[in-house]
Amino acid sequence: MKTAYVALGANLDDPATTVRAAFAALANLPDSRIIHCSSLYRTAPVGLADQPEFINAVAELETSLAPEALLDALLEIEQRFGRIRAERNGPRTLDLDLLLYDDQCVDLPRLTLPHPRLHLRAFVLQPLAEIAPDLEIPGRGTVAAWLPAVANQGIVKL
Ligand code: PH2
Ligand code: MG
Ligand code: MG
Repeated sequence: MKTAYVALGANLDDPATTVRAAFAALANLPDSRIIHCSSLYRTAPVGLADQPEFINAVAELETSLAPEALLDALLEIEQRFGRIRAERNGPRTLDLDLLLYDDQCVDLPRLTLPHPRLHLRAFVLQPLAEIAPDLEIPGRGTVAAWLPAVANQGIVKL
């Protein structure tokens, strides 16, 4: 079994309800189980500022799915939640991003691991630090070590 971390984000409809339902969907993934779920966080939009606040969270999974099979399963859950891919960084009913998969480094057109921006975003780092502060981001050091770098980003634990 491998350990994978998934970021959850939503900012349309009822995002907190969506993120909680998405935890349940992750729990039902084949050949996988949830080890930890973070709290939910209300976060200021990063990138495209003119959109509703997000609800974000992170889940730790134990899985025997390979990275690309796990990615496909995450995209399938997004579809089930009515995800429409419109504007880049724009509003979404549900976004599921694969952050880390053991200590693997992957560089494929559709999947980069570790997620290339995870260490720069409070909406990922803070929930990740809640469940795995000592986790090593391959090539970058621990999650906790990056927290001060994002301390100025608006984020509130629900
Ligand atoms: N996701 C983005 C772009 N900006 N901002 C917040 N606060 N939370 C997100 O999940 C988010 C974002 C692209 O996926
Ligand atoms: Mg994303
Ligand atoms: Mg995504």
